[in-house]
Amino acid sequence: MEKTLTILKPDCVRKQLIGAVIDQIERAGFRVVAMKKTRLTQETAGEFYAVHRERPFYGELVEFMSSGPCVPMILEKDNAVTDFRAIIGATDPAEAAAGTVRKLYADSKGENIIHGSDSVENAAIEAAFFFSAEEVVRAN
Ligand code: IDP
Ligand code: MG
Repeated sequence: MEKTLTILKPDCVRKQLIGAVIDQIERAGFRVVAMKKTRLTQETAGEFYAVHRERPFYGELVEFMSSGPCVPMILEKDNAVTDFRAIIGATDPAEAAAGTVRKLYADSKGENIIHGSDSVENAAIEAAFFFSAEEVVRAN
């Protein structure tokens, strides 16, 4: 079964949308195999998004991701990476399809509620960033 890594971002937690978003994720057929609430520092947020280091929005992104608690999860489903990107929608909520998580809840391209890995390879790297092997429990 394929895995992907998601983060309910600090805006999601502030808006008290943790439950609503997890409900949408589970209804779409994903199983939560690891979950925690944590807070990134500027250093760890910068490390997680290191691939964007040269982008103009990097500083803003690091500030935002370290601005409050977040909820990383490992999700499992057939075709998890691609199917999850489909249910969260485009990075910019203005461009996201109707019914997607970002279209429903996000305020802007920066504060866009949720992260989803962009490849199976990155999903494994990102999962290891947040979770030890003991914290990953196969669904059911
Ligand atoms: P993704 O989250 O849809 O994969 P990426 O291009 O990988 O989008 O960007 C990572 C994150 O950086 C986005 O989710 C968003 O929070 C932030 N971001 C991306 N582009 C911009 C921008 O143009 N302005 C501000 N923040 C941005
Ligand atoms: Mg990305």
